Amino acid sequence: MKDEGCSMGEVLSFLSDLRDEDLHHDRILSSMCTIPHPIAIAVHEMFSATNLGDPGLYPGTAKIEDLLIHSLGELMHLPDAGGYCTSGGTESNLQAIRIAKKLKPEVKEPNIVVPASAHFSFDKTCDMLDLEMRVVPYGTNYTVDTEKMAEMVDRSTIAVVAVAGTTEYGMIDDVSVVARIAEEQNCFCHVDAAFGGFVIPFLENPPLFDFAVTGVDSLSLDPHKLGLATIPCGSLLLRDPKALNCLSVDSPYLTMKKQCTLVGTRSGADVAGAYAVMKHLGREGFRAMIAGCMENTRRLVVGMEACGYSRVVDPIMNVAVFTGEIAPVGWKVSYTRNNHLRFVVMPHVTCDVIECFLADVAAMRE
Ligand code: 0PR
Repeated sequence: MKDEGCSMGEVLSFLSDLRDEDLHHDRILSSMCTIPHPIAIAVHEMFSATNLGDPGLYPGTAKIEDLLIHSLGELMHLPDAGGYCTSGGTESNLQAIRIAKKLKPEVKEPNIVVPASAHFSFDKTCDMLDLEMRVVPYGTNYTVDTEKMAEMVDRSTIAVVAVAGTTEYGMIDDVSVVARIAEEQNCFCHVDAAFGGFVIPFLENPPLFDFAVTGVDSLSLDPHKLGLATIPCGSLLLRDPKALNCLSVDSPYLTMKKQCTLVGTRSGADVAGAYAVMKHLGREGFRAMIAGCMENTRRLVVGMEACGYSRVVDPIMNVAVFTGEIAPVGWKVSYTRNNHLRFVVMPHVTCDVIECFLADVAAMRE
């Protein structure tokens, strides 16, 4: 920092030049985040000075967090679910497993059993909580092999995890079977729906994956992915609202004397924005958005196959994965751990973007 400051104009122009170096969304085919809804952006600014870490000072904003958790609970078939707004799927997954660990203090060398598809946030979680991570191999269609999972749990298992909307292949584990395994082992069942939570409810004939499944104890669900919220906005939802209390620490000088969240200071800006989007779009708005993403996903699959690529799975969600590694220059695609070419067809990946991409693929192969 210099002794003397610059004018606002100078600073903004400096920053805007750097912002111009960022990739444009219409070239990004690999992201699970998208351009926030305009109402989320407007509300974000309105709430930029709020701090949910000291909710007694911001009772109105704290009410909005409760409303958001209630709306998310409703979407997950449990309007009375407990929970709070996190910084994203990583924090939600970590906090869920912390709860699972606290519930079984008698286990000396605890482990968790996760699908091969599990997001790397579980590696971080196990490192921080000193847990063994048992990874269940894929079964059919890149979903978890539940028979193997049942064999891999034991008396030291504190939690099993299912993924509803896998990061790499967009697949949905058989949550009912995973929840039954947890019940039989008398351990916690966490569903990572960080990505799928805003997609699956709006598909035609969605599978059961949420609190409608008996035995599911907690869910991660991120408004900053397909909830069109500003970053960072995730959520941890709990079947038993009291379950969060086991994480509480004393926060004597704050307006709330106990705190269960991982971070202390938490912005209300993204939370209010996420709630605004849900209230504004309603289920119909989300259904239309997801229908559009699915239509574009199908168009991408047809177009890629016409160019000689083969789909690895039939997309259930807005993720399409192909064999064949090469993509045209200028586009940001991604690759799975098995080196499959992966696309996430978010709302910013419009039909025009897809046609433009497919034209480049065709030209590249000529
Ligand atoms: N669970 C699942 C199923 C996820 O897909 C992700 C993130 C997480 C948990 C962790 O969420 P946070 O990153 O919010 O903590 N999935 C993407 C990933 O890591 C996130 C992402 C978003 C990646 C935008 C790239 C990108 O440009 O691959």
